[in-house]
Amino acid sequence: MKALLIVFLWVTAVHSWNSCSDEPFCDRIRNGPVIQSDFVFSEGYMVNPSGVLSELIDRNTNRTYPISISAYEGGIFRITANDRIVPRVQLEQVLDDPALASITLTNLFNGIQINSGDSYAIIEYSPFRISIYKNYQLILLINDQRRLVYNSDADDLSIAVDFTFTDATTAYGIPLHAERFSLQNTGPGGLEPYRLYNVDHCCYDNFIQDSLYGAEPVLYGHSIRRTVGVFWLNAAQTFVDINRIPYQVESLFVSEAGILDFFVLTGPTFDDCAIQYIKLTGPAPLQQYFTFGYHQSRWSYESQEDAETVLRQLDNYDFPVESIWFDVDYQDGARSFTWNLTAFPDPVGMQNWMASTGRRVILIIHPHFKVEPGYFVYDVASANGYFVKNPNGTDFVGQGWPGDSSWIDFLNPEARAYISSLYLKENFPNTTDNVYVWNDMNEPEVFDGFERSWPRDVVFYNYTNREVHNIFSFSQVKGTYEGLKARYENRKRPYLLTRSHFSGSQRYTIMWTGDNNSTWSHLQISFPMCLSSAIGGISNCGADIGGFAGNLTDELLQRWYQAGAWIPFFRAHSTRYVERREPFLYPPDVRTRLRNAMRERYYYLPLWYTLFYEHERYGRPVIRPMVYHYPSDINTHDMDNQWLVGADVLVCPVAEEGVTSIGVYFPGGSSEVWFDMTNNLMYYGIGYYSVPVTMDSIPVFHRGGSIIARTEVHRPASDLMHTDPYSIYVFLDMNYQASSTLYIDDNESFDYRDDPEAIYPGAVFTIDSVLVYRPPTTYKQAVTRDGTKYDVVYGDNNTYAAIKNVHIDVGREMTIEFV
Ligand SMILES: *[C@@H]1O[C@H](CO)[C@@H](O)[C@H](O)[C@H]1NC(C)=O
Ligand SMILES: *[C@@H]1O[C@H](CO)[C@@H](O)[C@H](O)[C@H]1NC(C)=O
Ligand SMILES: *[C@@H]1O[C@H](CO)[C@@H](O)[C@H](O)[C@H]1NC(C)=O
Ligand SMILES: *[C@@H]1O[C@H](CO)[C@@H](O)[C@H](O)[C@H]1NC(C)=O
Ligand SMILES: *[C@@H]1O[C@H](CO)[C@@H](O)[C@H](O)[C@H]1NC(C)=O
Ligand SMILES: *[C@@H]1O[C@H](CO)[C@@H](O)[C@H](O)[C@H]1NC(C)=O
Ligand SMILES: *[C@@H]1O[C@H](CO)[C@@H](O)[C@H](O)[C@H]1NC(C)=O
Ligand SMILES: *[C@@H]1O[C@H](CO)[C@@H](O)[C@H](O)[C@H]1NC(C)=O
Ligand SMILES: CC(=O)N[C@H]1CO[C@H](CO)[C@@H](O)[C@@H]1O
Ligand SMILES: CC(=O)N[C@H]1CO[C@H](CO)[C@@H](O)[C@@H]1O
Repeated sequence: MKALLIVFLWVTAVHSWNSCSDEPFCDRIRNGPVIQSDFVFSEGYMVNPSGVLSELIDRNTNRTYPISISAYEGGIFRITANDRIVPRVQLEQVLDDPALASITLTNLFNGIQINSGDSYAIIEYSPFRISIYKNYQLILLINDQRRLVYNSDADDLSIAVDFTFTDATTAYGIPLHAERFSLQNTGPGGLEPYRLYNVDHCCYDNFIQDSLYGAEPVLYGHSIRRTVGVFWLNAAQTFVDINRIPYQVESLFVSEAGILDFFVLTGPTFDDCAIQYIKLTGPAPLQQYFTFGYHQSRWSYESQEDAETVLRQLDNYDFPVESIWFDVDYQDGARSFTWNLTAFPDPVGMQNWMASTGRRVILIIHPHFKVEPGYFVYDVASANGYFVKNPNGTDFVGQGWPGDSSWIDFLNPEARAYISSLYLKENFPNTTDNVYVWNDMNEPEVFDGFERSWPRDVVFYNYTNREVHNIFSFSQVKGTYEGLKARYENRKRPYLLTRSHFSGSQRYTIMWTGDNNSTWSHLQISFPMCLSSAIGGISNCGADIGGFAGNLTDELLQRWYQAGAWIPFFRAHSTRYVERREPFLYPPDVRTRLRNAMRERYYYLPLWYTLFYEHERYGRPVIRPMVYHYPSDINTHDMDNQWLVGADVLVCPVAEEGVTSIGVYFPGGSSEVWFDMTNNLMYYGIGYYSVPVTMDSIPVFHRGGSIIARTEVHRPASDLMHTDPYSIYVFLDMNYQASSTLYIDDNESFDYRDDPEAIYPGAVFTIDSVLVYRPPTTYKQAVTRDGTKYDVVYGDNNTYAAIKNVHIDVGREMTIEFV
């Protein structure tokens, strides 16, 4: 069986992936002669408190489509046109129950104006066109080029619409692609459009429009003045063209099926747009504290002894780590929810031992269920009709991990609930309280299918793969999340990683960029991939540290750890076909640098935790492209080789071989100052500098005006850090001010949601040092609220003033005054 799998991998490497020209529906609409459509918006509309209902009439066919235009809170419009002839899938489950807003209506000569807050939509009756305005400025035209298509024949359900971002010079979003953050021009005669169709696309090339593992169909148009978004709520195969022409971006969305249903995010800032999108699709729930530490994985730790040795060695060599990940080989013949008890003679003992060291066990659960009477999942699922079907009604069978496999129809609520229940402790044999999950291979994929994918006509609950393909994994992870919540009786927050994803998946899971290659170019592309993912709603993204496929140099591995420490999901993973690369296997100097990169991550765990809490609360992405905070600086518009963690930390990874300096762009102008606390240097925000680098670290800067709380005691795992003190770094701005928020809770339960002021017994918050950067030269003492005095010392040519080796208990309110 394993030999066979290798063959399949090579097959994948040689065949090419479909583009628009290979898909007849897209080829016709996008590449065929442009036939201007002729739609009319019926004047016989009805008004309700948050929108307008009417009919869209296709004058070429005389078919009519019920259409609604509604407003949502926060500056969002939604346009939905349904089909009366063929029942079509609606994707309400993708949305996080966004709140409608109220509207008022104004009658115009050839149309109506729908007003909501500081935005309005003008609907022209004939020819049908929508213009969106924000603060009286035109920001988006819909169907301006009359490319609207609504096919309603049984063999062609495709739809399309053109959008013109009337004030935009760059376009971002529509992850996941191996592409720069700023999207390229596609369009007639040029590149193929970006494709959104979830597939297992190993070892992808860079700068391509091919689809990968996940799809978030949200596109942003940006100029120095504004950002505007379009969220295309459609789970069928979709192609998106980008055409940047002076001062505007034209875009064409073409989908193979589904209803016409999209949202306009009116901005006006990048920040507003990102928050509007999260209002629709929901924020990621705050993960447990440990999840932000370092994770060790490989395909595969094949035996209990192997896994235990890896953890022991990590401890022997003083590498902090949170968890060991178990790929498919822990299972008995790749049967999900079983163990190979020969290779893992005492799984419970192993989990308990790992728990005793403060570590978790993460188990893969893939959706390839072995076709085998007697395998309990197969018996229940086949007897109850839980598998997806062939058009003739038989269970769909294809090649997966266990050989002949069938796949659960996660869109069927009963089937999903059944799989959810298997995560309960009583149903998942040989597991303890110390288990979390990784849903892999869920594009969905089948080894012997074209593009390793199912035929389009595979039948789900009510719809076909053609219509709902991109929400298979969404439906699966929703079930897994619910299963894990029930497993932990709501006491602990679930932790779940997925390979495939869709808009809204962030409510249940984190993601990674799939099977990449161990090359410098894949290290480089991982930054824009995760930045795009972050503005596509999934901030908790990571790339396999070291890359999945290929052996690599020590230098590349070190650089990957150093950069990966500044990307949310920090996990080393690789295929079995490459040399082992656990960090303790390297020479002492390499080990030291890997350890230092990992420790840097642990210093900043309080920051990651705070930012993810704030993401849940306010909706902002956690890692942000430079353009997010410096939108009117055009130098930032195409920048993706450096990024911001939150608003205050600027990360400039070294992602090239053998360099001794790198170009860093400092934004913000001469009144902004950026601090390098490794070398005690300051840079003003006036553009590019060449910054020297060594192999020991990558440049990281703190924004003047911010405060960072770090945890600097070296421990084997984050669980062992909870009573450690914080070291506080204050980076004064030009006005000698700085402020920040630090968020602390019990690190694992949902209590934080019930009571924002919750007091956690056992919570410890002490400070062991305060360093003030760019200080006045006059400080003598620091005085706390209760009158305790500490001597202030100046360090490193007066770059900072500090109190060190103190022990200050911070209760509910505390002041420390430097005088
Ligand atoms: C649509 O309806 C109009 C008016 O009834 C008629 O003239 C026209 O032929 C119809 N077109 C089609 C394609 O059926
Ligand atoms: C279980 O593990 C043993 C020991 O590694 C291996 O020989 C065997 O093939 C595995 N069995 C299955 C069904 O995977
Ligand atoms: C149903 O369709 C599948 C897939 O095309 C085929 O393999 C199978 O033989 C068919 N079964 C029947 C009973 O027609
Ligand atoms: C694994 O789980 C099964 C089913 O609960 C149980 O019978 C068996 O004893 C367990 N084996 C080990 C090694 O824990
Ligand atoms: C979906 O299909 C199931 C099973 O065929 C049926 O019971 C159910 O009513 C359908 N639901 C909808 C919303 O059409
Ligand atoms: C990586 O190196 C190992 C050991 O030298 C070798 O067996 C393997 O084929 C290499 N893998 C790849 C993908 O180059
Ligand atoms: C949670 O972890 C943080 C950081 O390690 C710690 O400050 C806090 O006291 C912990 N809370 C509890 C209740 O243990
Ligand atoms: C302090 O400044 C002096 C004079 O500019 C310089 O020679 C020295 O290297 C500096 N020391 C440190 C630790 O930066
Ligand atoms: C970016 C990159 O390294 N791409 C490579 C990934 O692996 C495939 C298969 O070997 C190569 O063809 C790509 O060039
Ligand atoms: C599948 C795979 O390993 N592809 C390529 C990844 O990158 C290395 C190093 O450049 C190549 O040698 C591999 O062929």
